Amino acid sequence: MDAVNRSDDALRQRADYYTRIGNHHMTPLWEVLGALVPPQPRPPVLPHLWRYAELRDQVMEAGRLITAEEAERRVLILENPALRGQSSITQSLYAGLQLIMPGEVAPAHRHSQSALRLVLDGEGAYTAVDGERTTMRRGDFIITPAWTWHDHGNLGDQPVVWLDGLDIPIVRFLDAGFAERSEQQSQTPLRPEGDALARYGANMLPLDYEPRPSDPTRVFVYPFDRTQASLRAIAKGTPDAHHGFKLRYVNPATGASPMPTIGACAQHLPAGFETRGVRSTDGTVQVCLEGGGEARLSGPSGEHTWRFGPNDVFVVPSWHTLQLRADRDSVLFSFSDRPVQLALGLWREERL
Ligand code: 1HN
Repeated sequence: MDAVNRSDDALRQRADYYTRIGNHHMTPLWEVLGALVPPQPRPPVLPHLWRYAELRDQVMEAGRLITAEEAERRVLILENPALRGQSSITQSLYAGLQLIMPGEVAPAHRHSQSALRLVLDGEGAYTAVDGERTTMRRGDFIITPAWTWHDHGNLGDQPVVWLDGLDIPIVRFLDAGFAERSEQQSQTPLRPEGDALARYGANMLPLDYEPRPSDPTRVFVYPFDRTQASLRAIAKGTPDAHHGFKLRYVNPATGASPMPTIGACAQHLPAGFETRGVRSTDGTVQVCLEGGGEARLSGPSGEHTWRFGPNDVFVVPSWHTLQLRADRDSVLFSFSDRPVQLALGLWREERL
């Protein structure tokens, strides 16, 4: 253990031993045990904020350099500064800004990875999930569960930008990824727009529909106007000291997370409200949809304070304490791997 108490000879013997066992692809646990089983999470992930106003021009520039069809998906990946080259915003999640120009189509495909979209900028685009289209409006939370066909198109006259969140690092870790391109560029609509929300998302369910607990929701769009209406209604009550007014998105048929690997929440903080500090084991991506304020993070990587405003994206690594202060009435969207951690009995939260 303690090098100073060891003779040079003993240390040399050990080093020699490590080399010899290394030739057999073995390594001593006692040299790495502390790092393997830390007393509390020590994520390599760094806190970081992406300011949309500073990124928008560069996102638009991609629209002049490559077509959506050529790119398949025209996305700028938001890479955690500590995970460059890994296409990851946290150890378990991927995030990116996707741009679709007027008249463009992003061709239909499906894959084992689950995806969410949060619409940020512009209007006139749609996304289609397993044969149903939905018009994308700012703040809408849209999902494409694993292995569902999906394509996007822009029928309007403005560029449209949304945030993509996927479980790519989870599926990569498990080596469980499959993908397939459709023969159709755009899916032929099989049902009218709004069908899934009417059948599965209006406090009713089809007569013969009995979902299994792990099934993803058939509701694939959570319109922002409904979210806002709920947040406004509950804001007439008393805010939680740590979370303000915060709701999690669910599969309305089961109460489970909309998708098994990614959970998402919407949060309202009234003007002037300051949350008490909270830390949890799920590294989280936060997006400001309305208002703005200040985020204070503290954790193993030190202290970070940012001002944030509409469409800014920031990442709160695992076990970093987050405190938010709203300068104006604010709405934040967030997503994380919480359902995975809950299913595995790993999730912890501490309210300070
Ligand atoms: C994907 O299918 C989309 O459908 C976006 O818009 C980003 C990143 C990696 C793999 C698949 C989309 C993606 C993706």
